[in-house]
Amino acid sequence: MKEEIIKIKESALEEISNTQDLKTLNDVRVKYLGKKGELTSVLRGMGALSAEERPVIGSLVNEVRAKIENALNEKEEKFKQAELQEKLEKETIDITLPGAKIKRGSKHPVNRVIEEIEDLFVSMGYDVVAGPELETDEFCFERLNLPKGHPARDMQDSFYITNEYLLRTQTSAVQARTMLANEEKSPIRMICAGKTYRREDDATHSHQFGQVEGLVIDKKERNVSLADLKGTLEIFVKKLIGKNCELRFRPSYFPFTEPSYEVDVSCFKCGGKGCSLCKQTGWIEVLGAGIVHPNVLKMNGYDPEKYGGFAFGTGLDRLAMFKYAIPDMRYLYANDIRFLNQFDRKDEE
Ligand code: 2NM
Repeated sequence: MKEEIIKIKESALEEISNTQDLKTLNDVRVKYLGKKGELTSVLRGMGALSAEERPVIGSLVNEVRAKIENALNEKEEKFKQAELQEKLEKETIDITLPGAKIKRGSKHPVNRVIEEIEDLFVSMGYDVVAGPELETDEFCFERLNLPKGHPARDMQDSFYITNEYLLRTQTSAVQARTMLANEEKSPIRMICAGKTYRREDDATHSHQFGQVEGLVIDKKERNVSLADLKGTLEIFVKKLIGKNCELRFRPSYFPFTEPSYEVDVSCFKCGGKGCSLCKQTGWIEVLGAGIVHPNVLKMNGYDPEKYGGFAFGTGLDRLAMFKYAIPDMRYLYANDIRFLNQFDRKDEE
């Protein structure tokens, strides 16, 4: 019996080493180790053996079985490696083929304008600051010198959530927060752009609109003046609207600045001659600005004897409409994909 087992082992190992592919290797596996295989039938015959012989033959069969299995597995691994190698050599990937295009959304025109303004002011050393849209009466009005009785404070004109909390009517609440939070009272150069809310909704007003406001404060001896304000706003308007436009400062009134100005830009459609856009005046109002009111400085922790500066503000929706020649403000908030699709990212690629 021993010889028979050794013979099985030798012929199995030889057949394994002679196989040329996975399929014949598998046939060899079945032939020797399968249910009706040669080694299995030897095991079946073990019942005829004596009690002494049985363990000896049993362990020999196990040893041979392990050897055959090992040889089979090694050979199988070799075939698999060879197959993989062949695949790697045969298959090539053309990495120059264009990939599948991913559909992307587009950036909203108001957000484009915000980014352009932020980039410009960052280049002039300003900080970009954000603040809450849900504001308190204190920061929205009180600390900005908006007196009780001012129309913006009226329940009819703002969205009050409680008696104390409302949706911010202008972003200047953020300037107040910035001044107050600056404990060293170091100079401030900041802008804040974002959403603001008023209780009105018609062809030229939406209840939510975009605003950007800027604030510069420095020590009195550094003489931050109206000339600096005008220079800054000129850079701003020339970058956003066009390099040939001129500015005009008209005296006006805001509670948080004194003196205050409304700032007009020469009409970029007719060049100042007069047309329908500028209503024959040659000028278009784009900004409000002024020298920060001493009360505002005082209420936000800056001594008006020692510090001074300017502030300005403008509506982002109108700027976006000018910049992209959008004829109706309502397009900005209609969420119409046909409108938004026109602002794809070609100019950013
Ligand atoms: C405007 C016009 C004029 C303004 C003032 C301030 C602050 F913080 F100094 F009080 N922030 N923004 C300001 C001044 C805003 O928007 C038309």
